[in-house]
Amino acid sequence: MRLSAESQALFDKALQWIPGGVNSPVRAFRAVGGNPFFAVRANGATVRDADGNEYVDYVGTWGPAILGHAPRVVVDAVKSAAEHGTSFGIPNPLEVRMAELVVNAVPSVEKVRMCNSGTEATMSAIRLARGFTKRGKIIKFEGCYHGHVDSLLVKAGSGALTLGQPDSAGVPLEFTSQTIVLPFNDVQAVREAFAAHGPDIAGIILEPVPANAGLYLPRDGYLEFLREITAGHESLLIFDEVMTGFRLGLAGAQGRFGITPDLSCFGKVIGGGLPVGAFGGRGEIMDCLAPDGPVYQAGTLSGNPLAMAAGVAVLEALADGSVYKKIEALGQALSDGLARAAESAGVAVQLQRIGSMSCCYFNDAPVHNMADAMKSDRDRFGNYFHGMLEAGIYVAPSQFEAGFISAAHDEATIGRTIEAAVEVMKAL
Ligand code: HOZ
Repeated sequence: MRLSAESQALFDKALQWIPGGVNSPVRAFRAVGGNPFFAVRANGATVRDADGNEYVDYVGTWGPAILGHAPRVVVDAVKSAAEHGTSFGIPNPLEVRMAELVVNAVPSVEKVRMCNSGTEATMSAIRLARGFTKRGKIIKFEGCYHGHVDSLLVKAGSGALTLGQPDSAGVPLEFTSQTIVLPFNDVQAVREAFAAHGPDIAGIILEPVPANAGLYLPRDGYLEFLREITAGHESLLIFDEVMTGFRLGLAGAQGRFGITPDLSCFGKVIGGGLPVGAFGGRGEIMDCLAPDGPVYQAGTLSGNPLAMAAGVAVLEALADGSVYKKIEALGQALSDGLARAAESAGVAVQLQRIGSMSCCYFNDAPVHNMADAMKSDRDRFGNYFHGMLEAGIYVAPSQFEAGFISAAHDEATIGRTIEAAVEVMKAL
């Protein structure tokens, strides 16, 4: 048994002063039982807790740490930016460099605006889509999570699904009355929604690879279909690439699947571990934003020099594509190894993966949407989670989150993970 006295003491104090002891619900371990550990240091592929335990980390601060934790280039960039000031609230050169990197990497993005979180990015993209089209309704999909935007907290994934609150209290029905919620990967459902409400639909927002109810992939042709039907109705296609952006490749999921959305949302990787979000797309749409246009959007800390410095350092490090090759190969090796571990233990799993993102569901049928994901044996997942943690491997404390591999992982860490999984699966 790993020592957790310090973490426990911190959690006891946290419970007095922080709701649920955490600043974001999914961290609380409620879905898997037990209490969270408190991190004091994260370096490369590992994270160390307050009791000195070290874990191979597959959460990667929920996606941003694509180069691993505290990579030299990011630490140096942040230190040097801080020497010049931590916030200006005045345009700064790093914002321009960041915009240039994003626009050059993602062909659908002609202009981009920085904000402070993925939630802000999706909230602003929705407002912009409504302002541009002068329509009210938005289609979203079950299990897709777009941050905690009021109108999108309907059948949402991530912590909301983990805690059984996919529809949050505190969101008046009026706020979601313009949200049409449909099952993912269901062409007919989208056709029917457009047949019934076409002229009122401002757009469709989706995670092109939903990764907040575990991880499932779009069926062949599904994204193309969404592109076509939105274009045919002069609605916008909005890709929430907060998780997949610069993670599945420089051009994200849209580059991987060859789709051109009208608007895209970013976060996580582009902030290099600092708080950041961004949304961008076609110039004529982006020009509807204030101060050029009538759609208001703002932020005191938007384009913050520390966040820009960190993000620019990461995007520059990713530019030659070698990191993607490495983490893709490691992702494949991990999935193959976990599949072998499950098979030899006689445990039914669905290993879903794209690039360096993956999820292990404990069920015996492929997962294509939230309803399929819900069939996973979550008690079994909880036992798997704790077994792995005990063996020094940290996977997300929820069945409904994706795992991430970074450039700091290597064959040895993957090998160690598979060895642990062999034992843990046997004991399930
Ligand atoms: N946005 C993250 C989920 N995919 C959750 C992060 C957190 O709750 O800490």
